[in-house]
Amino acid sequence: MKKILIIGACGQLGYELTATLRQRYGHENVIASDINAPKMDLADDFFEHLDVLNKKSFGEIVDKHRIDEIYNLAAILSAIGEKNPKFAWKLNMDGLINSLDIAREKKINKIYWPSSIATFGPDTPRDLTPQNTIMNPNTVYGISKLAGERWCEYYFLKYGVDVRSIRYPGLIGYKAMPGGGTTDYAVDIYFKALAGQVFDCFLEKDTLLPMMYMPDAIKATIDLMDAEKTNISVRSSYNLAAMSFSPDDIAKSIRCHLPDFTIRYKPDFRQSIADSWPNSIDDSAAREDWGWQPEFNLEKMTRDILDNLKKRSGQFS
Ligand code: AKB
Repeated sequence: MKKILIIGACGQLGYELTATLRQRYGHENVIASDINAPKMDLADDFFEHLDVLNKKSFGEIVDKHRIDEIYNLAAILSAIGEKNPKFAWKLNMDGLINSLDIAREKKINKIYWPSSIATFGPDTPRDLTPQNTIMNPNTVYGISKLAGERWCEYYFLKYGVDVRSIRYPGLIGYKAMPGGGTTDYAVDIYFKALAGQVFDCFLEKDTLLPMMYMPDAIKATIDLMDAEKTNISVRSSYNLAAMSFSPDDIAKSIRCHLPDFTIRYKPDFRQSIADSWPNSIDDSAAREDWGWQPEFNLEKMTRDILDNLKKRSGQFS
């Protein structure tokens, strides 16, 4: 059985990816790691404290567990990145380069690294944004993800490192919270709605952004990693799409279940970040190369999240 290392296992994506990969490959074959202390159910012998910037201890963990596959999900996202741009650059870039070097030096079979719609910028065509187009991101997060994509392709072409990547849209899940993104409003809104609170939205009513429900994101990630090497034509990062909606759209979908839900619009500095990103994404390369098909639209996602959060609060009340 192959051995997998997840870096950033306490994060929004890492937490759910770790759980799914453990169901598939066995708990002991998926090593969870993070710079933060483990969440309760991750705290066991298969969790390692790992600072992705410390290459020596990163390499020791890879050797200790005889790792074959690495998912490096450690990143500073768009909104937080603007508060400390130099550190965001350092973590996002040096963390990636350390992973690519370790993959190369230790002959790791495959490595996964997430990119984002943040690689696009204000000059990018907004609707059905193509795989290859004008990029010009203007957040440090977007700049680091675009540079990272170029490094991924470079390591594949020059050194044969089998690195795979997806440009995620805003990811929405209820099991682990996102940390410091521009699309995070679309997670918080469900918690406020269920608590019967008014939701203050930091984006304008009509700001349309590409989004994806976590089960689709996990499926896409694992499908890309399972794909035959010869089917992968994009070695920078794949465009990926599921749905696009605005704060007004999501509020309306919540009101189908919670008719009294109220949203107020109080845009802040994140509005200009959102305004620089696409409305919708052309993901035909992912569909053609490895059969990508999303399952969730806005209505289905809203029903699923509210049902699950209600069940969960029932369990604890
Ligand atoms: C963010 O909002 O920064 C992230 C992303 C779109 O990559 N969710």
